[in-house]
Amino acid sequence: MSRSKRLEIWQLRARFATALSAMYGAEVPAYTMLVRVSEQVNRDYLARHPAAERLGSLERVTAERHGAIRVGSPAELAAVADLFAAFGMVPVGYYDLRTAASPIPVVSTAFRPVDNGELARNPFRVFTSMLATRDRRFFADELRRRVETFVGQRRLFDPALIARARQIAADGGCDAREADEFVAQAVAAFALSPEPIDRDWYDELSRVSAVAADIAGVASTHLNHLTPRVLDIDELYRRMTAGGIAMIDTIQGPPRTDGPQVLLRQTSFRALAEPRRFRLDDGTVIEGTLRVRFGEVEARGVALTPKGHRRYDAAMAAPDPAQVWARYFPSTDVEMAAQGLAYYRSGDPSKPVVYEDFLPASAAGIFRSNLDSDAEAAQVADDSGYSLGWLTAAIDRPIYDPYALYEASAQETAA
Ligand code: OOG
Ligand code: NI
Repeated sequence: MSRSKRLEIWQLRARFATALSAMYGAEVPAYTMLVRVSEQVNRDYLARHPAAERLGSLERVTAERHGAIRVGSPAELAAVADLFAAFGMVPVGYYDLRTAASPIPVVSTAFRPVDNGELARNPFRVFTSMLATRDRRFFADELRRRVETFVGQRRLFDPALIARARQIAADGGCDAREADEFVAQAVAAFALSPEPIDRDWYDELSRVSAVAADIAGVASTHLNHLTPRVLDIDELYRRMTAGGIAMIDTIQGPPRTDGPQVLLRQTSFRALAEPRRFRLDDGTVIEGTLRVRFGEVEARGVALTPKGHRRYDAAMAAPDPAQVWARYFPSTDVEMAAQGLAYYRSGDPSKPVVYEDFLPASAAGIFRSNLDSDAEAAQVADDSGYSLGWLTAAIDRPIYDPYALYEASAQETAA
């Protein structure tokens, strides 16, 4: 009798990413077009710039995605952490989007693999935001209580799924038959629910913030977007626009420059109206639409050191960052490495360490660009206490420091 094949954690992660992509493509057809155009852009770009593979092989970049999900409480975030650990994805970084120019009432982290071998095999990551119910500027006491009660009573994940995830993480994999079922169940937990939405509750939360309604106005969570990676985001933007898709006005993050690509550039198409069912207060169920989920695309460059990041912030503070960029950044990797602005494996400028994380300003911008209404923050003190330390304690798990990870990658002997 032959034993069923064993799958490693990274294989589970690759399957998870692929299956989520298939589901999201079925849910949001414009996503499929975005993926197709991204693949064409990558092939065309590499044909003209073979050296671009130093930022990731065509195979890695083609398979690469990040997802975004939103949850309502530390307990839900801890469950997400348990689930994602089975795919080798751990929380990295702390993002406080309440401090953005136009604040979003969430604090976030990103789940991703952390070591180079794992990233090279499959770098799937999920930006995960938690509703900031403790922040009185958004949630008055009474509303906070009702939101926390609602969230406390729902169940995002079957406890058996979480128990199985814990087991798989501890065992470092599972057999192929179990994997099929586990991945399918994990993916299903992020599908858009057909359950009718309580309209009064959803509307009440929408008046606080569209994000609050998306998170706590419904009984389940869902993938908000799933983002393919491109090597040339300006070209992608042109092709999507030429294909008749209305993109947001800008590409977020660093400007296009002739020098080394740094950090992360992102853009998206506007959320499309999706059919959803609503329950009215008299119990009738009606058909309606919501405009919440969108199509985002990203381009990744070299990771900046803290010194490089300070330069980045200074350049971005200018009215036109592209115009002043050269004052802050040299035009070659050799100079970037020599000035200690970016991470390179073993210090070798031909081996950039790719930026694997997110940018708070872009993240807030991405949220913002796709919300129809704005949060009205009340003029009261924020005594919520949210911080990296708070979130670490609340989910009872270490949250990795991105700079320490880049530092470790840079020290690793180049392959
Ligand atoms: C997350 C927005 C952040 C990114 O790429 O910066 C993000 C969300 O909309 O839930 O995904
Ligand atoms: Ni995103």
